[in-house]
Amino acid sequence: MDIQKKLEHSLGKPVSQAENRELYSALLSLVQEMAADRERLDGKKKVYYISAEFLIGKLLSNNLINLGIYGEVKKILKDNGKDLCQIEELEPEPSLGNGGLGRLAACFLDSIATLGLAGDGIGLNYHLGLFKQVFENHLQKETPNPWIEDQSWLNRTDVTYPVEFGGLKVTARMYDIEVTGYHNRTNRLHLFDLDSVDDSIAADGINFNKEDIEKNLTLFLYPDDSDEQGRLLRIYQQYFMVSSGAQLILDECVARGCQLYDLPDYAVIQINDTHPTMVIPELIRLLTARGLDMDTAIDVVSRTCAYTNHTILAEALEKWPIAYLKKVVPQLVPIIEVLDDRVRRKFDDESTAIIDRNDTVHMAHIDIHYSFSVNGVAALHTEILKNSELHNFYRLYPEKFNNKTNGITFRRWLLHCNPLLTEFLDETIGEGYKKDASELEKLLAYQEDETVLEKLLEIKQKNKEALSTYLKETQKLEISPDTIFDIQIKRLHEYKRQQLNALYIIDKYLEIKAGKIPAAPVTAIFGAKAAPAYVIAKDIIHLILCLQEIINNDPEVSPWLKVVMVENYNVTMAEKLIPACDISEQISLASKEASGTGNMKFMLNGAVTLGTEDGANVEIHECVGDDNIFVFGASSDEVISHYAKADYVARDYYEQNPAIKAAVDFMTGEEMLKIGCRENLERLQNELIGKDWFMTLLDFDSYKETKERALQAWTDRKAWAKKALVNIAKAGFFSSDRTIEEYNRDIWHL
Ligand code: 26Q
Repeated sequence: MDIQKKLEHSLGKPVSQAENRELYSALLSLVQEMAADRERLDGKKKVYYISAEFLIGKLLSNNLINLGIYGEVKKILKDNGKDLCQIEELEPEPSLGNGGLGRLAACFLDSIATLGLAGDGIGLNYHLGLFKQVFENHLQKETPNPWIEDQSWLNRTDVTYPVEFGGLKVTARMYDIEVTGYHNRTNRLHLFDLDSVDDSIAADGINFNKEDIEKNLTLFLYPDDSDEQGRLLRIYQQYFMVSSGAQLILDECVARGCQLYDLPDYAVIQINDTHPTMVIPELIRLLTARGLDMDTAIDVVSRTCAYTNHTILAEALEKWPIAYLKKVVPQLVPIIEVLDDRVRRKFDDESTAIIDRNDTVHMAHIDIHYSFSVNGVAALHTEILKNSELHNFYRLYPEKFNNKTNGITFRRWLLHCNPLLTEFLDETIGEGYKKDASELEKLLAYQEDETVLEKLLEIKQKNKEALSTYLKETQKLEISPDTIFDIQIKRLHEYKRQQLNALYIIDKYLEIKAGKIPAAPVTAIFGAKAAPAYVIAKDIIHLILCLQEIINNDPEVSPWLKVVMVENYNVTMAEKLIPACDISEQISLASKEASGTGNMKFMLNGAVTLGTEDGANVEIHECVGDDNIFVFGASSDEVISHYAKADYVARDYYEQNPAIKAAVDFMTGEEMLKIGCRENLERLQNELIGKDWFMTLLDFDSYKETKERALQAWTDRKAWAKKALVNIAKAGFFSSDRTIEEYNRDIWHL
């Protein structure tokens, strides 16, 4: 097939004479057509990955890569004086997720198709996605983030389903996005929506009347810490998603020959955290309505559903007052009562009940009792679930619990985001690693090869230059590629401890002011959105933005230390930051980060981790060995014991450690208050001294000492290049292809 001819046919003119926008549109059509042509036959059994979030990011380049025409298209454009990168800039990013869990779902869809498995995603078509972040007066402001244009990746289908809730009867419509596998089949992401939704009601911000369900149901995605008034709307969204999804699944399975009682032979439903949990009672309701008796329906559904847990934070586990469910989904309440009744009859243990004594429904408990598989997302996380957080459930069902360490798709997080490294790997170890990530280990043979090490440093330098140019052009941020790029990008959350990094920066600033010059100049880069109602998280952003202003404008300090917080951190920004990183900050309080996936992306791109023994950092440590990672901080056992004994007192650390005291005091010192807001800074300071639930001060000394070692190590360029090489070589385990193979081997059996 002649791609140039096809493009010119759809453009109606030569490529050289087309505008970038026209080219974007022609490429989008070309990809849609080619994707639709690929094999998508379903066998007997199929996996349905159901999730409230799919953080897919921009799709054009990724689809070109997966369809095997990226290089060719790039060349055609170049030969005609066009630049694919500039065309990519025109594509709006669909921000249909908050962070890790949503991005994981997107990586999984890519790997499912790449492995040639039949598996579709089921979710919601949020019109606005996650809010767009802007900074004003050193504070985060949220603005709407529309992404759907006249021509987009969404294909409107004729598939519709009736959904009844809260006294309303609506019609769900299915939209599809093609999910191309790498040189393999195409699957689909099904996103449900309502024709009556009215974008204009959110025109002036993300505050709108949350009562008018028919107009606002799929308008926007809930941030992970939300206000009270939105709760009901969230239940409406969840039910709308699962009811449409369940009807689709049953229709498809019946079309493939399913008799309903044998549903587990035709479908496996992977429930991504508790957000889609109502799919369990909804399927039971639909199956009984179609003639199965209650016992059979419960049994069939329990053998069809599998649940993934992504958090051990108690506050993130969804619990709904039964009164809410009675209002929105009264048809599910009697079923949930039956489910609870059976559990109570079988087990005399209040802690595993579904409806507790306060008439609150514990969604995770429904999942655990009525799924056949319960998995955590990293080895440590799964152990913590089994031994503490979900221990009472583990005692009941040891056979259900299993671990599936997260992974990332190398198509997006290497091939697309780091073409220089990809090309170099191709030349050095061949292209086999693209289909079998473990082949990256071939790189280990070059650990002592000066040219290879030099080349890795050169690639990193070029990526740092590209990032510097990009940040200057798009955000007016000035950074020097000749400094150490130390990067922390992830949702803003106290347990992830951006505040620990900020305290270190204050400490460093004070040291430089006192004449102590660091081993090498450092640029501390942050990117993070805070949930709009998460007050302390927003205070931490305020702190970082104030530090940015003070430090970068201080002529004594800025040659050695700079702070930048990029605005509106999203997938597209991550793709530019990660290849340019030297030090990857993974500093959550041990036991709190279920897995992390950014840690894997950085490693794959040759950054060295500075991290606690938390989540998948533990496995990264095992893979690369002590010499190629910088580990610090209290262990998860120590942390869990502090919580159990309630013996951590932040104030003691503040009072007894002069460096901590100076850094914490600085937060509300004269310099800060000149530009910052007293209320925010004092609140944050009081939180740190008076509570510090995530034990920032506990790990301060250890963090500082280890970070100094990492900065020093960076100055030995050859030794550092070797660390980078080992990180890349050992990243194969963290390919989501490996993760999905394990899901299929142990859970799905497709
Ligand atoms: C809950 C209730 C109401 C509104 C929103 C929510 C909500 C929304 C999103 C709760 C949680 C989330 C997202 C959680 C998440 O992203 N967890 C991350 O999942 C990753 C993939 O497994 C892990 O790598 C991370 O460690 C984990 O934090």
